[in-house]
Amino acid sequence: MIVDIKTVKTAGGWGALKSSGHFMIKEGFFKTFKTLLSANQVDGFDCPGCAWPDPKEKDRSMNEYCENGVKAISFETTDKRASKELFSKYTVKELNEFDVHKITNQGRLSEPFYYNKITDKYESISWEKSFSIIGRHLKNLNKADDAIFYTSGRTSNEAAFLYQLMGRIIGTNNFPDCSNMCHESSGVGMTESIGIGKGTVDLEDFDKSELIMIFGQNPGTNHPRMLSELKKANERGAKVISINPLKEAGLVSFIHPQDISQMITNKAQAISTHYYPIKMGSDMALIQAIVKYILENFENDIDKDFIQEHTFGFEEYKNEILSKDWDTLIKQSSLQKDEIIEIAKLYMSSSKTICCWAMGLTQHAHGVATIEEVMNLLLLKGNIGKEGAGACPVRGHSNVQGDRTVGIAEAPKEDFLKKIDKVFNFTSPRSHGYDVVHAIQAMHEEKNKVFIGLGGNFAAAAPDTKYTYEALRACTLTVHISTHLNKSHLICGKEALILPCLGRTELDIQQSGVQEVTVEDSMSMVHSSKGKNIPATRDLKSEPAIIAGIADATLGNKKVDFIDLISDYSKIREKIEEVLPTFKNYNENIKKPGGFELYNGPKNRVWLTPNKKANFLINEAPDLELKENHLILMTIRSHDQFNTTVYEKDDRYRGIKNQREIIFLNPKDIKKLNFKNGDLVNITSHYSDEVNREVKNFKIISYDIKEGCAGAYFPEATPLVSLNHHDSKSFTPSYKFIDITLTKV
Ligand SMILES: Nc1nc2c(c(=O)[nH]1)N[C@H]1C(S)=C(S)[C@@H](COP(=O)(O)OP(=O)(O)OC[C@H]3O[C@@H](n4cnc5c(=O)[nH]c(N)nc54)[C@H](O)[C@@H]3O)O[C@H]1N2
Ligand SMILES: Nc1nc2c(c(=O)[nH]1)N[C@H]1C(S)=C(S)[C@@H](COP(=O)(O)OP(=O)(O)OC[C@H]3O[C@@H](n4cnc5c(=O)[nH]c(N)nc54)[C@H](O)[C@@H]3O)O[C@H]1N2
Ligand SMILES: [Mo]
Repeated sequence: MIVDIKTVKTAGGWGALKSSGHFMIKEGFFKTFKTLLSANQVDGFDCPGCAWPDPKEKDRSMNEYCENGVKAISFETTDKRASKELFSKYTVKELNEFDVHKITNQGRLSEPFYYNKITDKYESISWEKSFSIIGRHLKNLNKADDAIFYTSGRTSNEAAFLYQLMGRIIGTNNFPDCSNMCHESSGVGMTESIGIGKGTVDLEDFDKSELIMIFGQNPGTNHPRMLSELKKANERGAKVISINPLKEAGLVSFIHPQDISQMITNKAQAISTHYYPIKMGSDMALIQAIVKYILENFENDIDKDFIQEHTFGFEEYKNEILSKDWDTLIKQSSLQKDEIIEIAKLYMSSSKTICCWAMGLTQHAHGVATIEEVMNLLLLKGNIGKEGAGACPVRGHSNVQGDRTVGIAEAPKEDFLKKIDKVFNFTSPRSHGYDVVHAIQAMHEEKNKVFIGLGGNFAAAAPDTKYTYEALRACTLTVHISTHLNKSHLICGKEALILPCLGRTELDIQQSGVQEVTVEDSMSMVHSSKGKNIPATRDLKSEPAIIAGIADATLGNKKVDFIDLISDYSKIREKIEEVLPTFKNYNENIKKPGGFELYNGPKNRVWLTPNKKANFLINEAPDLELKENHLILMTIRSHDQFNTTVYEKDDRYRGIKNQREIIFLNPKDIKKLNFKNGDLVNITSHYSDEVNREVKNFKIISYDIKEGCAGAYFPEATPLVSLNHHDSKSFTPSYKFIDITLTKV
């Protein structure tokens, strides 16, 4: 369907400028403004917003940040403090009654806090005592696997490397991380297909591609800097297709807030040329239908040389797709046959195609299978390892990819463990650890675990809220290394600690002087990040220093001298380089403007799979039929939140003001179910386990969303997600496919 940009709100523009200005004023204008000037600059810090890459140095403007980057930065540089006054005023029970917005907007955590069970209040505690409490627990574990080390993807390479080293010396591979809930399906699917779980495109490819297909992603909100690339592509005459159940403003039109002429004329620029409203979960069947049409009509135009030379399994895949029945595929795809044909023709008329995707594809019970289908589509025309073409899983957290690269993995590769053992002279554990789903199950069933969170907000990010809370409360100790107060701090184990850390924008001074850390973006570029601001309080420590403190209190310096390693972070990087040769000349390379690129085989058509080929993979599209009067619900982000942090209760691009407990429904469904726009409903989800999962008093909002589909914000709607409904290979929870019914309040 060709897009008409007059039909929706425009992304960016004066609204974006007003909103970021408002947020900067709220949190402290001058400090934020000064800080912004070094966001994503060569000698500055990496914007903590998202993992979208930075342009080459020559192409960088003074302002390499977006509206939501401004919010992420203001949030960190805020003058507000979550200090001992807050904790002496409220019990944890009272803090738990605050809504998400109020909990997450208390400002920066000011010092370490320890939970006093008797008064139900957090109290100040010294760093030394904090480390010794954690050390006592970690030294007295019944078995090493009773310790669980969670990581969120803002953590630097240096901190992540030390963290996994400490965990492995303790003797466990229990490293669940936010990626398990995010792009894990991309990692698993792409590894099976081409041997690496990372994207195969660079920013320059966006300048050359003829077609960009965007599946299940809302870049206007979540990766706004990507809109500039899409806008340029559109101007060049490239086609941009978006496939999404909800017509997202940022996918349709955009005014660049840093483009003066566009701002003055207020002239919106189209982003997508074509939009296809799909039902949640139907992308896999849609791709199969597209491929079937191609094989039936344009088989001679597929890239036979590439298939012959580089791939395995094509004939079998072809026969499988050709044997599928059109009526079933059309029904499963949820689009019309002429729409499928239109996409197939667009794909065939492009010689360079990029497929982008995010959570709309990965957070499904068939997430891995869907990613493998995207890869099949790309392979059909040799769209990998070719200029202007490739796979682009658009990552979330700014260093989620880097954390994985340096060893945050519950199922580490043998090669990696061997190197760790050799460099540090110990034997690391071989049995696989827990991912997020299994960590929750283990905490719940076995109890008495020690949970440490390096960033993030596990309680609010994980599925099945009630069960997850019970799991955390069953721990003997919960520890959170955080910048801001969040729900996880309020769901305490028998003992609980909050350890406040420096943010990206802040000066990190260790024994040898000012330190820099490093991160890896969505396109495998590693670069340094150096904060300049005076830290929010004197009592903060850097993430590496906190890990070293815990390691020292637990292990002493018998195997590794963690305290020495953090005296100068270049020593940590030397160790990373010794373990991972891809970081050759690490300390030298990060001095280069823009950093350096990690080797990525498939970009060069070197396939890292066991058979050294790119594999066509066969999967069966699931039956997604629901019962009469049931709807599919997806849990999504508003424009004014960052994951579990709610900056404001608005969702500007979707026209929502000051409310979050809402459910977007198609007007036809509202009518069919006998509701009215604005009605309050209770939402119940349905799984075979028959546990009662319900959220109450959500307001119906009539919206341009595909019939049969509904949308609500996370974390408010997360209690509806079952822990047991996840992909069977990636274990990513099915946050985007929840079978629900509504009842009027
Ligand atoms: N400002 C801001 N930036 C962020 C974040 C944030 O919260 N705020 N979070 C960061 C993180 S960690 C991540 S992972 C990314 C997330 O970035 P996104 O994946 O863009 O985030 P979601 O809000 O989950 O949006 C999913 C999109 O997929 C669509 N969708 C849902 N289900 C389906 C489906 O089955 N098929 C198709 N085709 N579409 C579907 C939804 O309508 C929505 O547009 O953003 C990162 N950047
Ligand atoms: N229902 C539902 N649930 C989801 C999703 C969904 O789409 N639907 N999306 C999933 C996805 S994609 C992801 S990635 C996860 C996110 O899961 P997490 O990464 O666990 O959650 P965040 O909300 O990003 O974490 C926010 C907290 O991180 C801390 N923080 C911020 N900056 C720093 C820092 O620099 N250092 C440290 N140490 N701490 C810091 C702050 O205290 C803040 O409260 O949520 C998942 N959960
Ligand atoms: Mo994410």
